[in-house]
Amino acid sequence: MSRPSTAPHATPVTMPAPGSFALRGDVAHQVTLTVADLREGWEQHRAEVVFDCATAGPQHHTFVGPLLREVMAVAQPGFDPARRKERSRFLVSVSGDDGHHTILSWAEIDADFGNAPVLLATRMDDEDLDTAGTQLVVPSDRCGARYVSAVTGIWIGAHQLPGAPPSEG
Ligand SMILES: Nc1nc2c(c(=O)[nH]1)N[C@H]1C(S)=C(S)[C@@H](COP(=O)(O)O)O[C@H]1N2
Ligand SMILES: [Mo]
Repeated sequence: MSRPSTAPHATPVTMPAPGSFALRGDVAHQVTLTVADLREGWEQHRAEVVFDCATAGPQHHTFVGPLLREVMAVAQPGFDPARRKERSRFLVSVSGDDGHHTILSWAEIDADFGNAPVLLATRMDDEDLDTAGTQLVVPSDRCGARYVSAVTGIWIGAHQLPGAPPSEG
């Protein structure tokens, strides 16, 4: 796949705006989005969830926001959208401003695979998240560890089998 010649791996040194996050990795376009962008640019879904926290017990929340897979499409992940096997090799890492980060597989959220309705929340319960930052919502998880709050970065890339040449679709 062709890439822009302008240093695709360069990380900007500038601090992001509060509540914004970057989409990066194997993408055609690195994109920085705010919670307001998430609210305006995509269909909003609602999820009433319960997740368990090892230290605080069960948590009940209502989240509103767009589907993670629809938001990520704007950055154009580096797979051929028509090739399922190729898509099934991609990983997504989501990080919070405190360094907590977690992994999803692209296949978990892909409509042809797990089809999990994972959201990037614009609102939690009665509060807009514009200042706090978006939160990853994984309604299919029993435990809360992947509900990453104050998201600052989302990375996507293909898993390469150690020692193997890059695979064809
Ligand atoms: N940024 C960030 N998000 C995070 C965590 C964290 O340490 N940092 N902990 C996770 C864990 S373990 C749980 S259980 C939930 C806690 O959600 P609550 O604040 O609604 O209890 O947040 C998740 N999201
Ligand atoms: Mo937790």
